[in-house]
Amino acid sequence: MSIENVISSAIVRTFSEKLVSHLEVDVAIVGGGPSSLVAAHDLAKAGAKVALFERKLAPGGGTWGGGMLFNEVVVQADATDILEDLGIRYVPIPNAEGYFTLDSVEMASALIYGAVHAGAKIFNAMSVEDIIFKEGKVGGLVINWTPVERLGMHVDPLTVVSKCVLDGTGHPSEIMNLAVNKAQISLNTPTGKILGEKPMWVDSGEASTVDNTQEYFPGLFACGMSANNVMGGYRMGPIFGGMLKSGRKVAGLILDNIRQ
Ligand code: 48H
Repeated sequence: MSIENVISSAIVRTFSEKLVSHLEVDVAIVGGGPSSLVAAHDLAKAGAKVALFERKLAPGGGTWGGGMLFNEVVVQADATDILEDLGIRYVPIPNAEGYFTLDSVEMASALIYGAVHAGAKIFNAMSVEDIIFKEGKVGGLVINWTPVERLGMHVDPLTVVSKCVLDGTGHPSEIMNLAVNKAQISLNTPTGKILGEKPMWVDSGEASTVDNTQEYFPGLFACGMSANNVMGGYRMGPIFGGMLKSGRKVAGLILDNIRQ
């Protein structure tokens, strides 16, 4: 066999095996931002079968760009245990006890590596365009290639069956919107609908991101900015402790759910 054929057939075969073996999983995660990467890491480390679908070529979401493209972010002391677990270094901010800066490129790459190394499978350049909704239950995801989505090609999608779905799509809460608008689900919020993100209030947004991380419909969870948008929390800017803690919290909730 020529080397050209060896390379191409090996890639097609191993990718196909990876995808086929993850068409049915415990947890299907939408979006590869910091909160869902921590969730993917913790879930896979605990033995759950996890597939994460990220629309962009590079997972990491809003981590890479730091604050206004200055590629540093801030994390608080109560989330440094997660940084330690993932081998991410951090530096104290002078005169601001309990706050640290870290290199956002190191953080994004370590979160991705941590999730994959723990056993989660990441499928990049794939967009989730719908959910499976069967007999009143959320049963998984409907996926397609991002280039298909971007070019507006009329190509039917494929599906991923899962016990739980995690919306980690950030500010737009795409999966929760699909659930409310297409499946006409009533979410576990005061109105049953998405309340919508409020303006910036750093400490409130950091706390509410973690508080709002929960199951919003049986089998349907939200973390990070998505959870905060669903429940009408304030935004917080380039401070990431809440995102990391949200990922860890939702992993615990999902593990409890799938073990029941
Ligand atoms: C596949 C999708 C789809 C889809 C979206 O926004 P993220 O970084 O996610 P979080 O919530 O973990 O982190 C939020 C943080 O980055 C942030 O924005 C902060 C702290 N903002 C504060 C402020 O004041 O603005 O990542 C979400 C990811 C992205 O990579 C998207 O491409 C991806 O989800 N995504 N992937 N299918 N339908 N929708």
